Order: sequence, then structure tokens, then C-alpha cells
Amino acid sequence: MIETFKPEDIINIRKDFPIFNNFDKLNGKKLIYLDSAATSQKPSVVIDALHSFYSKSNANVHRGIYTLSEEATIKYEEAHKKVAGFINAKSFREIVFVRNTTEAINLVAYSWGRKNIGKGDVIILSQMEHHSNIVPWQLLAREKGAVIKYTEIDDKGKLRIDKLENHLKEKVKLVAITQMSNVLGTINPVKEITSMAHKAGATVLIDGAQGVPHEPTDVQDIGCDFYAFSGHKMLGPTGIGVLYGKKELLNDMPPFLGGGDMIKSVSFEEARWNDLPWKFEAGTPAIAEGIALGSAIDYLKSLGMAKVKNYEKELAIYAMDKLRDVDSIEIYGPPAGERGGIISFNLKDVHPHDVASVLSSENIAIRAGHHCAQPLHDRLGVTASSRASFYIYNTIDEIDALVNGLKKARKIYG
Ligand code: C6P
Repeated sequence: MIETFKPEDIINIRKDFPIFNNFDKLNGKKLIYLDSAATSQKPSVVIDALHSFYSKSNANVHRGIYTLSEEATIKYEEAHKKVAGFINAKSFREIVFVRNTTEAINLVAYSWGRKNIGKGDVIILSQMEHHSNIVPWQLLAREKGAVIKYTEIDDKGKLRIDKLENHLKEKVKLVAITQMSNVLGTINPVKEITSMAHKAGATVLIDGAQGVPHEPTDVQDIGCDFYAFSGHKMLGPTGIGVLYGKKELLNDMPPFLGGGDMIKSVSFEEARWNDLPWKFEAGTPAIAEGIALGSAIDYLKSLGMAKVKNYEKELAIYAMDKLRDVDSIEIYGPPAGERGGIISFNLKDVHPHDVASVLSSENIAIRAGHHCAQPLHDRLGVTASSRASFYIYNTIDEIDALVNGLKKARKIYG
């Protein structure tokens, strides 16, 4: 039997998210939030964790020899352990807290990349990458004289594994690929890709920004060397993200930022680095946010990630079917059943901003634009698209409302 949520589970889940009760109704219409790929809403347990830290436990970490600071340190380190458990890292020492996915990828590009990438080396990305998994590599490639190759997608928005295989015959040093496209909803076979890349001698980074919030994730099973994600897309606060890296690699890498807490000792001449992961966490970290990310993980674990994945898949299947009723709609990405809870589309001759405005008048929040994936939109032959993305609090009724809103937009714009 497929593990999923029943309608009554969703009613209860929604009660955990204050925004669905507190956001003022617009023209008497309740909020329909279909933009979780941009950032998710936050359950009370996460909001309470922030409040509780600042009202009961606030002190800096790794610095004070007094109870409050020692307790804050324990809580902050426990949060690293929760993350390690959630993605099945071998140790919390492999979990570096950063601000977001973008910073995690930049950390790897600056530290690992500058040490390991040289002239003529090949970096393989894909055509469906977010700018965060393109621009840091472009900066690195320009500085080092390396070459970037983009693995093509097919017309259904799936990665061409045969093309990847061809690129892997070159002098490849790094393969950096997203687990799920934030535009197409395509879920990439990251375990297979990692194994192929390793056979070719390349290091592998997975952009898990749209992965770990939506499906069970096991970095040891995937086998990747680095895995990057953001807390704010998985019910956690903004300002906290994670870089997972294999211990041997992190140990071998120079620090990314220098300053307090990332050192063991400093003299006027030199410094010795702290143990992992603190070597990569210079300065006062996002303590409350890190602890609250731990609460988000507790919450997701209590729901069960297999259910989260299956429920979102069901929503996507339902939405793909219903969206076909809208006149002249073009949907991008793989067929229903083969994608996550992200659906991007265009209504012929209607600008996505106009689509989003009509939906906003119905209090339905979607994203319109290039979704920080301009090269992918070039590949699709459009400058922008509208995007609906789902999470555990969305319902079938909300998808019906989306479809009705789109029919209204179709009518208004002819
Ligand atoms: N995508 C979206 O609306 P940050 O901003 O660092 O938390 O995440 C960057 C990022 C990296 N990779 C993927 C696949 C992503 O989807 C994102 C964030 C948001 O699609 C904001 S642009």
C-alpha cells in the first residue's frame, strides 16, 4: 500500500501553520499558497523554536564559559546532529551550516574548486540548473580556464543520460546536478549519475534545494561528495542552509571565510583551523535559525518523508490532469507520475506576470518569471513561465481553484 496523507491528515497539518489562519482574507478569499518551491510556510513548532531560543536560551555559541552559552552550544550542535541523521550523513562533522543552498555551492566552488580545478578541466552541469548551480562555476571556470559542459535535456524535460555519458569521456573534474528541477519538476537519478561520474574520476555535487524537502534523502546511498540545501524550503527559517561534504574532502579543503570560531589558534603570523564543521563556520552563526531547522526536521520526520513524497506526487498527477482543461496551456516537464510537485506552464499569448496578477486577485500565490533558471527558459524557447508548486499543506480544492483562476485569466486575455 502506498503511504500517503488522507484528507483529514491535511486538515490537521494545516492547523500547524499559523499563516493559514492569520493571513487576512482578500476579498473574502482565503490564501492559497502555491509557491513553496520559492520558500515554504512555517509550522508553529519552528516559529516557537525561534521565540523560545531568544526568550529562554539566547547566548553566543562556542565562546562563553557559563551555563547559558554552554546550553546554546549544545542545542546548536544537536541541530547539526539532527540534520546528519535526516540525510544519513556518517557524522555531524560532515554538516556545515551556511545561509542557504547558494552559499553552500559557492563554498565548494571557492574552497574545493580553487584547489582542485585547473586549466582545461571540465565541469559538467545540466541545462536545468538554477543560477546558484551555474554562476559560481562560471566564475571559477573564468578564473581557472576550465570548461563548462551542460548536459542536455530532452523535449520532455528529462536529463539525457546518454549525453552525460559522452561528456564524461572528457577531462571531467566535477559533476554538479540538481536533484529536482525547480521549473520542470524533473527528478534526476542522482544515485546513477553519481556512480557514472565517480567511474569517470569526477567529484559530485548534488543541488538538493528541491530534493531533501520533498523526499527521503540518504547521502550515503546516493554516494555524492557534496550535497547542498536550504532550511527555508523545508519548513525551516530563512538564513540557514546546509552543506554536506564527505569528511575526507572537507578536511582537505582550505577554509572559505576566515575569522572567529573557525580557528584553533591564531598568532600574528598564522592560524590553525578548527575541527569540522566549525572550520567552515566563521563568525557568529545563525544560532536560533539552526536550532529551529532542527525543529523543522523533527516535524517532517513525524509526518514521514515517504508520505510527503507520495502526497506531493498525487497532487501533481491531479493538477496535470485538471490543467489540461485550460485552453491553450503549455506545460513544461515530464508527464504526470514522473515528476515532483512543481508545474511550470504558459497560457498562449498571456504574459506570466498577467497570469500571476489575475490569480493574486483570487488570493492564489504562484511564481511568474524565469525562476532563476534563464538558460533553461532559453532551452524551452520562452523568456518566462508561470509556476505552481505544492507542499504538504496543499489540497485538491486548491488545485481546482488554480484551474478556475487560469480559466478566468484565459477569458480576460482572450
Ligand atoms: N529556488 C525558486 O523559486 P537559495 O535561494 O540559496 O535558498 O536556493 C537557491 C536554489 C538552488 N537550487 C535550486 C534547485 C533552487 O530551486 C533554488 C531556489 C527558488 O525556485 C528561489 S529562486
